[in-house]
Amino acid sequence: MPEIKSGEELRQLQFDGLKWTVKHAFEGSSFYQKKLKEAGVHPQDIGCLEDIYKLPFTTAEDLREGYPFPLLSVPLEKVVRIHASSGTTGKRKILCYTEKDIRDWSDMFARCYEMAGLSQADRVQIAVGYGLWTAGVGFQLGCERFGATAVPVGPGNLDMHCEIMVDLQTTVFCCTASMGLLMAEEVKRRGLKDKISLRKVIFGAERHSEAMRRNIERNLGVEDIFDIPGLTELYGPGTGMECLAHEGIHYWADYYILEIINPHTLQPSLPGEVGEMVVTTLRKEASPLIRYRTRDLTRLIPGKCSCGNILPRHDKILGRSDDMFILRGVNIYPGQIDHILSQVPQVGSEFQVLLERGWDGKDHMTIRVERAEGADPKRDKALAAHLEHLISHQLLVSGKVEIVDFQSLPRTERKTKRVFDNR
Ligand code: DLL
Repeated sequence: MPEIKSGEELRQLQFDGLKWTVKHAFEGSSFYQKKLKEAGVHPQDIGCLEDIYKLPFTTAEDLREGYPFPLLSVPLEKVVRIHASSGTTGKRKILCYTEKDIRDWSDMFARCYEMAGLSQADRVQIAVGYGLWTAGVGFQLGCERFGATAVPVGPGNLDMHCEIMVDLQTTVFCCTASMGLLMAEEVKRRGLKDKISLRKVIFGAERHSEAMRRNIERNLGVEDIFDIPGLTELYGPGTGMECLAHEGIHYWADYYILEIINPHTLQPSLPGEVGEMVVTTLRKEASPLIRYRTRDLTRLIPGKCSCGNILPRHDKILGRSDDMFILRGVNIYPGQIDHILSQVPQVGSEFQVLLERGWDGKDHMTIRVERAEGADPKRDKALAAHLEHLISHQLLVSGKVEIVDFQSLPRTERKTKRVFDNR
C-alpha cells in the first residue's frame, strides 16, 4: 500500500501526476496535441487539480480511429508489450506498455492481493485467459510481484483445474465470475469440497449477481470472495480491489484520477450518485489516458471504510452505459434484472433476456431463467407469475418469464452474454 497519510497528500500527488500526464501526452502524441489545441488547453494551463475540468474527454472511438497504436505517447522503441481487448464491434483496442508501465501495473496488482489479505504462502490458481487479453498475465505478474505462488492454468479445462486444486491444495482461485460459477458447479458435482483447501476467490471482468456470488461461496466453501475491476485501457485487471470489510472497491487513486460524470450532461455526478467512470492516468507512459470515458457505471462511496485503508472507494460496477436496452420507452440495464432474480431463492443465477419484435410491431421481452438446484418443477407456473409481477413493478415494463432446468443455459469460462436483441 502507498504511504499516503492524508487526503491532502493524495491531492498533491494527483496534481503532480496530472501536470506530468498532460505535458507528456501533449509532447509525445500528435493525437493528444491536436485534441488539446482544439479544446484551447495548453499543459501550462494546469495550475490546480480542478483544472482537469478544462480537459477534453477521450473516448473508445478515439482509440479505434488511432488504430493500431492509438494514444501512443512514446517512441515505439520504448514499447515492450502490447495488449488488446476483444471488443464486440469494430477493431480491437490496442494498448502499448513501456517497461515502467508494466512495473507500475504489477505494483498495483500486488496491492490487490495485499488488500485481499493474502500472504506469500498462498497458492494462487489463475483461471483467466492468457494472450493478447490483459487478464492472465496481469494476475500472474501481480502474484509474483507480491510473492505468492502463481499456478497459471488459464481458463476452461475443468479437469485440470480440479486436479491441480486438489493436488496442490490451492488456496486462492482467480477467475471471471462465469468461470467461478463453472468451477463451483464442477467441484460440487465431483464432491471435491472436502478435498480442497480454497480460502478465497478473486473474480472480475464482468458483472455478477448476489445469487452468483452466494452460489460460488457455498459450493467452493471459501471464507471470502473479492470483486476485482479493471480494463485494458487502464493497464488491465487490478485497478482497485474489494477490501476485507467488503464495503466497496478501493481504487488506486495514486495511479489515476477517477471522476464520476452524468453521461448525458457530462457534468460531475453528485457524491454517491451513479454515473459513468472517467479516468485520467497519473504515470502511464506509453498510452496515457486523459479523461477517458470507460462507459462503466458506478458511484463513489463517501466516508471512511471500516477496513482502515484511506484510499477512496467506488461501488461495484453496476453495468455499462452501452449495455442498456430500451423496451417500449423504458431504459433497462441487465443489472436490474440480476437484482430482481437474486431476491428469489427458487431461481438460480443464470438467465438470458430475449428481445423480439412481434407481428403486431410491438417489442416483447422474454426472460429465461434457471430453476434453482433442487427446486420443484411443479411450481414453475407460480414462480414465473411471481417473477413477472416483480418485473412489471420494479422495471415498470412487462415481460414474460420462462423457467428452464437447472444448468440448461450455456456456461462459459469467459464473459457471459445475457441479452439477445433480435429486434
Ligand atoms: O476485463 C480486465 C479484467 C480481467 C478485469 C479479469 C478483472 C478480471 P477488458 O476485457 O478490457 O478488461 O474489459 C473491461 O469489463 O470496462 C467493465 O465493463 C468490465 N469489467 C471488468 N471488471 C469488472 C468487474 C478486463 N469486476 C470491461 N465487475 C470493463 C463488472 C467488470 N464489470
